[in-house]
Amino acid sequence: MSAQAHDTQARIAPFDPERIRADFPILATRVNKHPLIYLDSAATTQKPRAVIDSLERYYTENNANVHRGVHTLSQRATQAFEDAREKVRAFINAGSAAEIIFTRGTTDAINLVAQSYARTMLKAGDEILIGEAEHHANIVPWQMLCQHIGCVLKVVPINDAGELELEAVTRAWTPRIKLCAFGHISNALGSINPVREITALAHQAGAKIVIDGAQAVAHGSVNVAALDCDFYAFSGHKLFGPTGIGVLYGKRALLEAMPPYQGGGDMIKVVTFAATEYADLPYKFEAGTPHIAGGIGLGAALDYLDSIDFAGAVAHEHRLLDYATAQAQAVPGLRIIGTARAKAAVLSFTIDGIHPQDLGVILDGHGVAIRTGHHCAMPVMQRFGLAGTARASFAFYNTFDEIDCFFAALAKARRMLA
Ligand code: 7TS
Repeated sequence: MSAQAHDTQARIAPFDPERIRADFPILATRVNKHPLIYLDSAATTQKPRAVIDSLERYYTENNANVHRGVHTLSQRATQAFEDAREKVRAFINAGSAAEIIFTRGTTDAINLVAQSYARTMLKAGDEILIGEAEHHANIVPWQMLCQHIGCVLKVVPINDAGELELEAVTRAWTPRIKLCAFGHISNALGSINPVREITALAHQAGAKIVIDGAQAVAHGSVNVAALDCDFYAFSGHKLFGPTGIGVLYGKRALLEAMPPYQGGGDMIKVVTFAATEYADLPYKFEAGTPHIAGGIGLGAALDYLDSIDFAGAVAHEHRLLDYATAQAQAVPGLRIIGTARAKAAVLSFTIDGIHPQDLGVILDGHGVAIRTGHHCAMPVMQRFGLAGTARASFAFYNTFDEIDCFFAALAKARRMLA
């Protein structure tokens, strides 16, 4: 860390959730006559004032299309959008801003890898390896590709705790595997997967790895250089930024060798009816007008994270999870789904005799927002013999008091429904 960074760190106040909450206007909302208790940050995080203001400022002061205008507003918009790309680069410690592709989100980023990298680099009979607990965004694009080019999707089973064990990945490995794709943190179970070790394994075998970082980026620092992963995908909206913007990090040499994903404006150098010369990275993969405000808003979210004690925030989230887990264990008939040793910010559970959706509706009546259902991870639900779970997920703006209120509302729901 540079002396200047040290100095900045020293000036950041130690993490205080109450002070942090004041930065998130929506947290003061009342829902069904109760203060909102937002326990659905794994679906999407709330936005700090700094992000909301950045969107308003962009549209009131700087709105113009990027990369094409000589006029002042276009230059300002371009500068702000490219500054945001640099902030993303720094946030995940990528080597170059050319390796940061703006996408619509994690789903779009994984589809890009499937349709550009995998579609051209893999052939019939090659295998793709994924985990049993993946989100549909890290299953369906690979299935679609397999149908198209005749490669084969293989799945590593998880254990009863919901852990993806390195030994299981080793056991599932075959010489035909050319690509693997794993979630960094499971959205349905909260398990933190050993992605750095899996990356080393994949590289030893001459394969590439895609990491689905949708759930990881908000819960600890991600360092793509240290992970050495080939691709890393995430969504702005799960990182306190806007919806509709996401990121694909890819190693430069791979991105250079890949054909464009979509064609159109902004991704070209020269177009004639005979042939088109594509733009350099990262624009080759950004056809059409991008989500300019979204990118700028994501940059503002990263500035915000830089301005708080993020390590303290992550430690607070772990304490929240431990606190909630201990209370959950004391609820009769409650079964926690996902009991991995390494876990982050997610408490998925069922209660005997109560449908998760009924529970969700009653909790909503008390102002408590949780998610219920299969969480876009149907295969892992099937693995546990369930149609769905109730899921409380945490961010650093949650408090111990909110968890107490959640369990008080849960007790009322049990009395009503059981
Ligand atoms: N991968 C994981 C691990 C996710 O949790 C999600 C979204 C995605 C991919 C897709 O992200 P998107 O931004 O492209 O939609 N997960 C959830 C969730 O758990 N509840 O709502 C969305």
